[in-house]
Amino acid sequence: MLKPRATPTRDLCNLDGLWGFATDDQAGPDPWRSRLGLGLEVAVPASYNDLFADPAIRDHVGWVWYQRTVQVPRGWDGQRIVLRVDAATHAGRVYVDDRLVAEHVGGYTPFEADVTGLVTPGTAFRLTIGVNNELTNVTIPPGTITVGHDGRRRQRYHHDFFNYAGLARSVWLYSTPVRHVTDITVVTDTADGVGFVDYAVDHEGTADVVVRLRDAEGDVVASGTGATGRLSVPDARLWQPGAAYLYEFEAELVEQGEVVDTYPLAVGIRTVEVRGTQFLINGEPFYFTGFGKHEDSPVRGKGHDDAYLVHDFQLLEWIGANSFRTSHYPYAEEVLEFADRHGIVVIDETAAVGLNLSVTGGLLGAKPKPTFSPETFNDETQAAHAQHIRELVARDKNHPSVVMWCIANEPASHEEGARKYFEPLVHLTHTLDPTRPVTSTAFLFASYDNDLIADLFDVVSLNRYYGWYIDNGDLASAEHKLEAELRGWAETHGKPIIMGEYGADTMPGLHSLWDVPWTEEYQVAYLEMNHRVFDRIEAFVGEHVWNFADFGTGPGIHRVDGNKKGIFTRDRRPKAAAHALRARWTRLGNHKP
Ligand code: BDP
Repeated sequence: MLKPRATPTRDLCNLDGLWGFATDDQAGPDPWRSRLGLGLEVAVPASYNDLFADPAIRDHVGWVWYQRTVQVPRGWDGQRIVLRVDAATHAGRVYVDDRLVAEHVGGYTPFEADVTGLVTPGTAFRLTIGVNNELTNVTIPPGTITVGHDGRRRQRYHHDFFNYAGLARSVWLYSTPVRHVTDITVVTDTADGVGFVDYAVDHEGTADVVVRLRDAEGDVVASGTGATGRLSVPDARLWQPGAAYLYEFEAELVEQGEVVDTYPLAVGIRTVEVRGTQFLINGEPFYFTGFGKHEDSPVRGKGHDDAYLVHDFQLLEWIGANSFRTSHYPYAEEVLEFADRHGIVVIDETAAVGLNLSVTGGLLGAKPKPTFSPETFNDETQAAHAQHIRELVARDKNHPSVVMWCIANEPASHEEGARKYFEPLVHLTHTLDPTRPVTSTAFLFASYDNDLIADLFDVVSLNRYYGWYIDNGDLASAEHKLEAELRGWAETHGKPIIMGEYGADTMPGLHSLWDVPWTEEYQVAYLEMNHRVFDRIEAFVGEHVWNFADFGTGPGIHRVDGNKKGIFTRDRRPKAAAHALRARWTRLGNHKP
């Protein structure tokens, strides 16, 4: 799915700003039929939860309503007019005046409505967007809704971050010509210094397709005609981790010598391959250093923010990180474009977090339910997961920064039913994109001797917390167990292994001479212990610390004002471990120790 852009044939209006807002109980029936009357205003993009001083809004379960007036530009007569919502978490309904024009399920992928004929250039319309935050056993991510003794509905979920919701990314109104480019797919390759760009341009309406590839100076280095083809670039400059180079691919629709539509796409020429126990980018072994992140900041929750975008990437560079994982959902497209431009490598993850019921129980000792069963995660869940993968690959397939798909975080991969659930999804991902490796991060309970799905993946990704959830405060025992487990994985699978998560909660400002968990010294010692072990394992190809920054979670006895495993605080100040990581990662660069 193409990101909306202003081009010589397309116009773009950004609809961000302040919108009217009401929860469904405040708004009454059919709120799209008239003005939301409460006078509440909400910021777009932002999660709505932390904006208000009202717990009934923060913890609301169900629909909320966003509304604004949109002026359609005068000059758009005869054009196709499209409304685009970059994300409505977790489901959205879009109304133009009284009319439903789009419905979408899935909180982190975009959707559109062709509203040509429903709106009139030069006039205004009422745009109402309903957003629903409910998570059930058939949504991705999943959750459960319970009803308390007071009759209030509560959302429970199996993931460790706050269920922020709303319009956390931009909303757009844009125009295209009636005959227009609908999609572009590029796949790149190299041989003997020549770069290849295989392309496919999909379009609506009859027209000839003309394509050009320009280098960063704007000079045309290759061109072609036809909806599919291969462009060859002699002496191609490759997109390299830490040294991004982007060409611009331009697709034009031409009818009788006249350009009817044009769409530009940034293209990085690079290859990705798993060979034996190595992860190769452009044929060179690559060692991932970096983080699992979150889209998370105070007040705006998961709302996309260009200031945090710039600052976070500055911090990645400062600390010497070369990569991150979009844990635990697809991030805003602006993030991937930034990574493309700045040479940061991305593992692109779906929102399938929490497909694991073996962790429930806690103090009450409740018997866990089977994760995969008709009553729990079932065929319908799997269908929603498959649809989410389709939408993710459709959105992100052309980003050179994306080198691997991670289709789930910590599923119950050791439980009966896991293989039946995952095998078709891995196959689907490989079919949609035969060029990128596929992985899924393995949960603690799933080890090399009982995991039922690891062989389906190209790379083994492990989330391990020896020295935190296991052997807390005893790093010597933790080191022993971690090494034994990693050696087991290496011997059983013979695949590249990446540590997808390892981390220790840390209160900034808390210090001790001893190995005391939660202190800044302990976080440093914990990481050093992990690194000693990683450096002894041949098949190791990377380390992603959990987490880049502290982040908001739901309440829990393990959580003090959120998750504190950040190397930076939630407002991005470095803890002591930031300096320790900086020393290691700037020394490593992209190479294995
Ligand atoms: C892992 C999860 C991650 C959590 C982390 C933790 O993948 O989302 O935040 O544990 O407990 O299991 O800090």
